[in-house]
Amino acid sequence: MKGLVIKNTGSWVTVRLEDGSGILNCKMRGVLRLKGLRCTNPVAVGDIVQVEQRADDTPVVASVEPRRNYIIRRSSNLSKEFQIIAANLDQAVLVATLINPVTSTTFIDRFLATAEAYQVPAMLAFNKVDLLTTGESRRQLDEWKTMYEKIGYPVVVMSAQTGEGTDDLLRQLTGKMSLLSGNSGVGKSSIINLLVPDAHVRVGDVSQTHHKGMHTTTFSELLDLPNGGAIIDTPGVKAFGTIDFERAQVAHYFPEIFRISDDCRFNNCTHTHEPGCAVLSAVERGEIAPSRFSSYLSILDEDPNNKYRKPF
Ligand SMILES: Nc1nc2c(ncn2[C@@H]2O[C@H](COP(=O)(O)OP(=O)(O)O)[C@@H](O)[C@H]2O)c(=O)[nH]1
Ligand SMILES: [Mg+2]
Ligand SMILES: [Zn+2]
Repeated sequence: MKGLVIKNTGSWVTVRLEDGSGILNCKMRGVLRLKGLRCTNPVAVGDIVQVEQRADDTPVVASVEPRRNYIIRRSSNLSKEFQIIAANLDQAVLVATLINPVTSTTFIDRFLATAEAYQVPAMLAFNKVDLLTTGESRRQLDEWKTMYEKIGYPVVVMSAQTGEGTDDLLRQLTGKMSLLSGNSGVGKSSIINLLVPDAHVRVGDVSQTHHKGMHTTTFSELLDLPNGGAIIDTPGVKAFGTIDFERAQVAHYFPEIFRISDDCRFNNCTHTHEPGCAVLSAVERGEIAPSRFSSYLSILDEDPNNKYRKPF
């Protein structure tokens, strides 16, 4: 029997059978390993699995179908073990806010770059726009919206409080499997409660921040949308930001930088100082946003094994 994993508690895997005959709570068979990575959960929400059940026996997940994509995180900051957050995603949605809390462009860009690295299409939902009452803050919102749309990322402007823009978000989510991500307090739970009937997710729960460095046993859960598609909720988990970027790859994950880097004089250009660098010229002309370029540089600077080095 084939089915979709809709929940994984660690001890039980909940599988919705493809033939519509129901939902089974399954155990895992043996230990599966993921491509040489030590992995604490061999199946994740979004996985398509084969389930076997002998008469009167507990059903077991016997195998996992190849994944289209998946997102992993380290089980803890120091750990070499990984946890798969979700598999087979159609998109990753970052919920961001300009105030209460402030989401920085560095954080947004890191999320977008990580999604590119995982080959998961990404989009942004700017929530709490009801709090943007000054002309200045509205201008900033417009500026960010234009900037990200120009690169190619869909942007929704919304308020889970007033309901503004929630239809736009629902339109972007319907029929797709979406991972919802974002800093604590940006309104993820509020959005889920709005869009998913009977979700009843706790709003304003900040206790997760106390567990940052600890091994966490919270797992993702798939929540069905009324007109098709689903949101994957990842309680207590910062799904993104744990990837180790390779210095030479970083530019690939900034689409507008990558596009223009074709015109750089050197094909190993790092776009930091080289003569004939098309990216630096584009930044100077204002065609690449300064905030995007500085996010690119900040990720480059993170790699301790690849100190700034002249290519000639
Ligand atoms: N003003 C305003 N407050 C919001 C909005 N969305 C959520 N909140 C509030 O922000 C706080 C955190 O929301 P929550 O959904 O728990 O955020 P989460 O941590 O991302 O799940 C709660 O007090 C919500 O009522 C919004 O659009 N506008
Ligand atoms: Mg929440
Ligand atoms: Zn360059």
